[in-house]
Amino acid sequence: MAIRDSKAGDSKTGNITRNFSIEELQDAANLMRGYNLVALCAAGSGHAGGTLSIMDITAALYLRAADHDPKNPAWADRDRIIWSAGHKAPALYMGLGIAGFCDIQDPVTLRKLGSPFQGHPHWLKLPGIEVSSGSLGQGLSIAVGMALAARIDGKRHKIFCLMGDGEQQEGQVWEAAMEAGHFPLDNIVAVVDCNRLQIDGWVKDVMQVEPLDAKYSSFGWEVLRIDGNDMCQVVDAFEKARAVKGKPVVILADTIKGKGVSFMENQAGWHGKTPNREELDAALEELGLAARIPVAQLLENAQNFQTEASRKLEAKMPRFSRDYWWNSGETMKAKMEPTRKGFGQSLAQCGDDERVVCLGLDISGSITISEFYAGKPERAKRWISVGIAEQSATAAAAGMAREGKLPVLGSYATFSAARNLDQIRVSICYANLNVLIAGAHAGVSVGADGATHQALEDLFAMQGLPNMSVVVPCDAEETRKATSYLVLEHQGPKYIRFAREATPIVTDGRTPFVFGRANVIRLRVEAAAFADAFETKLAEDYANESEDLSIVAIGPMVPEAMRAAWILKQEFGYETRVLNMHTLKPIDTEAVIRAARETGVVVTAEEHQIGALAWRVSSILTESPELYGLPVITGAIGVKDRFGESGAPWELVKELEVSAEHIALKAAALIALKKKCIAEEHLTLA
Ligand SMILES: Cc1ncc(C[n+]2csc(CCOP(=O)(O)OP(=O)(O)O)c2C)c(N)n1
Repeated sequence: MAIRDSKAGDSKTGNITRNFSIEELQDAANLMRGYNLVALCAAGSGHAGGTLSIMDITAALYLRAADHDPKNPAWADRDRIIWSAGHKAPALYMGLGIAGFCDIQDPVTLRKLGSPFQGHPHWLKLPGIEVSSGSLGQGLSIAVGMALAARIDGKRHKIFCLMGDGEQQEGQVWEAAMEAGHFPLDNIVAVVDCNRLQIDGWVKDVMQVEPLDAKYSSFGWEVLRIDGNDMCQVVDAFEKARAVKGKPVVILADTIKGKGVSFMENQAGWHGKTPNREELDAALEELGLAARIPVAQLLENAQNFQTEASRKLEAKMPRFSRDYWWNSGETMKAKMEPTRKGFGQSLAQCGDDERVVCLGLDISGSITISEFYAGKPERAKRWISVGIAEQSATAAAAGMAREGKLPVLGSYATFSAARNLDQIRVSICYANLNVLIAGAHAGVSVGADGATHQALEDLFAMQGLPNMSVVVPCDAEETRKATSYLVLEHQGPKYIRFAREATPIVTDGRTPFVFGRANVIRLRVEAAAFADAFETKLAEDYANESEDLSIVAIGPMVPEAMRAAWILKQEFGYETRVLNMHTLKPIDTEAVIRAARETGVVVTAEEHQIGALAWRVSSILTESPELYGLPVITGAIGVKDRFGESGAPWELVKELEVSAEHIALKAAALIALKKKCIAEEHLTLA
């Protein structure tokens, strides 16, 4: 077999610094698997299965197939490597480490706040990363763009693009495949990691993508099908691909998900799972690396990085006379549960209605839509697995709704309420059809996954669409009630947004939930249980108590607003009216007007870019005749026009300045202003 010399070398002289033999590449891949698992163990979240399946390809690509120079990452003539399957980021980091773009030990800070090793790759964080990815199915289109740019500039470098086989379900992949075949772009080499598994199970069961050979061939591609865990075949395929002229090349690499670690191999459950310390030790033993990798030292490095990140974060937090953080004291203990649980509980119940159909987008267990069919085989025909195809699923849901069904679809909010925006707009909203879209794992709650997965903008689009109703429940119980109401009773397009992380339970079966009507929540007395310290009433049933301010909050910011009310009472003696505005659209205008008139200070709190709630409330304040001539002091808490980043969800609440402490600090300043205005007779309250 003819094997080309490695070009990992010096971009100035063209000298090759090392030629890697097959044995050396095999050894490198093995070592990379080990360091990969240490990083995943230290992170506590991430993707073991798909990083292990692609590691032989990664080693061959970074050490042998691609022309690049780690000392000169921006070398204009380097080959480009696009990690379209962004969740396999740790494998990419291993490739960069083994090639010398960074130290292979550095990715042990994976997914930690402030680390360049984000949950999904971000090219602005680390030299050597070519593009930012994480939303599946976009990489091949970027490759087309880079390949066309190279052609325009007369450049001869290659564009490598790594994808998963489940990822092939995204329609955009086939738009790009058509374009690459049409132009034809023989500078593209795509690799599909065909490990036959995705999140919900076997690719063939979720949504069959094979025969990929025939599909790519028919789009004008040269197809090479290999065993992607056989280093000789991998190296040979990259050689052959480089020689192909006149058409793009795809390497369909049959691999084993979890390759190298017996208890991870071919297990769907290891897709998005990381090894604990015992599992890590067992895995390293199996890989023959127990003595070669300094595990304890690496884990200590990760811990030290975390300690420093936490120290910096705490230094930025507003300070009060005591610590009011969740469950930090002896009183006000909160019970925590993820809001997504309520979604599944509701679907388990309301799925009895034969009109209800649920569409699966390959993330069914964690968003709890799987509760619809769990243990209920009679509902099987009403569970439609569409795979990773948010756009088509959205329009399919419209088709079902047009036929009288009550469709529910959900994914990460970034994918179920952004990727498919035009389908929602035209096929669902313009047609005014009865579809419930679930924006799961919204806000900062996906934490370590990083910015690509944190929906912080979804509410702008959803509430901006005519006919769309938008509900953002505050806890798991309210999510259950809201889901049942929206699925069975509410007519028209509807969006429900909920979170992944456990957040405080602040409502119960008796708490009112009326669509479109806010609840008023008042702190009565510090109690053993956080929820018991508050009284909740439907806003229209609430009698004015002339509080010092109002906080209008949505979703997980409702418990934060309640905690802010506690801080404000304890620290300053202030009384707070918290408005739980669970229905963002149609918003309870009356409750906002009353809050403004009766308290004079209105602070909005949203775990979203500032504006989805704040600007809606502002428009009520400026447009309501009842408030003409009445100065109202306002403030907004939310994300300040920036992307999130990897970190633990509660760290991000602090980093993005959406904690109760931030609300309380702002509120106290506004109340001081109000008092000054009253003293100077600029402000009179109703
Ligand atoms: C557009 C989009 N939808 C959903 C997801 C969530 N997601 C991350 S990985 C994954 C499964 C990917 O399967 P596959 O491409 O086969 O990768 P592998 O099994 O090799 O990890 C999904 C659905 C995403 N990242 N992007």
